[in-house]
Amino acid sequence: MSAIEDVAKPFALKNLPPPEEFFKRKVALISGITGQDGSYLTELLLSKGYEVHGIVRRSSSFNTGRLHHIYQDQHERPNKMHLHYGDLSDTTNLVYIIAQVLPSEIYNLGAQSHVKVSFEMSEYTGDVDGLGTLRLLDAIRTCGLERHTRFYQASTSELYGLVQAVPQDETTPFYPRSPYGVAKLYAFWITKNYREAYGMYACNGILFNHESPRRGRTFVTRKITRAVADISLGKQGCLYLGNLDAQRDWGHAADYVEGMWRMLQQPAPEDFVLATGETHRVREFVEKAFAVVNVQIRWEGNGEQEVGIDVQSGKAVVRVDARYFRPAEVDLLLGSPAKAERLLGWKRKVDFPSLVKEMVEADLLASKSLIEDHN
Ligand code: NDP
Ligand code: GDR
Repeated sequence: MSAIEDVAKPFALKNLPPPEEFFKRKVALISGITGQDGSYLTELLLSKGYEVHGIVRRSSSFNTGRLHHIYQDQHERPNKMHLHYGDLSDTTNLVYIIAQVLPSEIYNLGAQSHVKVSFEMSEYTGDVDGLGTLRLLDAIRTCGLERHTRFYQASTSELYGLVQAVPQDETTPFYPRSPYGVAKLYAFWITKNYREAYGMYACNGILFNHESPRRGRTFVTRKITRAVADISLGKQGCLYLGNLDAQRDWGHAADYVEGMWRMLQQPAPEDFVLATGETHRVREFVEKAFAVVNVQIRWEGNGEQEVGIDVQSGKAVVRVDARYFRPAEVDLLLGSPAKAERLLGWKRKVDFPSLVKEMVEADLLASKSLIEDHN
């Protein structure tokens, strides 16, 4: 009796060109294309001549808003973006898309990406963010593309969690502090494991927080800049926030997608940190954002009673609301981008004050045009 094989043999797609030729085709597949990073990465790859395929979740409401400008262009000047319905929880669908698209590069950006929500939807977050990564990697193997398709995994500074050392770099131990962080830890290791086990070109980008005017509205930076715009236009009275003392290393998403692409262009796969090397407290983001609309903030009280007062009007424009605190917090993130700077030639271009200003100005414009629409 023959021994049972311990690793299932994938079926190989026929007549594939050798890996070097296959890579030159420049066909990218992005999970999470409708998200903040997905939209910037799509623009970048199209500008480099890629054919870009994206996985979009079926939703009863419109979820392709961040890609709208690319669609519109498509009517005037057809481009090379193609969307496919799919989900990281659906293995058959992933295999089907990969077999159809034959991507030379896959960027796994799809995730339930909100840390606070992951405490409420822990199993779902584990399934999509953790096992979803495994499903994609296995789908590549199932199609026999493990020597052909390069794979980028959206790993995160949330892996560092409870502070072990700063600045955090590729050698700093992980200690995740949320179901999101734990799910991403699985994804980090399975990516590394498939690289070592099957010789796949698979990289982890350990990215620190990156923001933009396209940032989801429930993440703290965008929540602040939208509120600053609305408060300054008299549309909102007060901004309610959680932990004002958390420290984050905030960069611009457009800079970070450039780093993702660079990671997949190297001779050999490696993991890289992308960060700015600076950290700022949430309260500092608040102060800088209000300063863009010429409002100076004075803080009064402390803990859950803390209030941010508009110095000129004397009104409370920021209040702490305990419901935004997390069961376990990541207090301090500060990354070292030294390896990426040295080996990828990557450097962030947008600094902290410019990031805050760009986000507030974009929200002011959006909020004003909404007023005009309603008038
Ligand atoms: P977003 O939340 O803006 O986008 C997440 C994307 O994932 C959306 O396109 C979303 O679709 C999609 N998605 C969610 N669930 C599923 C699913 N079950 N199947 C397929 N797709 C799904 O995140 P960002 O663009 O900010 O981040 C991109 C990736 O990078 C994420 O994996 C995130 O965890 C990670 N990351 C982000 C950092 C940051 O600071 N932005 C830092 C480090 C890592 P839909 O639009 O339908 O919701
Ligand atoms: P984070 O981003 O958890 O770092 O994850 P988020 O903007 O949600 O929180 C940053 C810090 O701000 C504190 N905070 C608040 N956060 C939110 N969302 N809402 C509030 O009202 C609020 N008040 C204070 C938080 O406690 C936290 O300390 C992001 C996501 O993009 C992840 O997907 C990614 O992996 C990491 O960044 C790196």
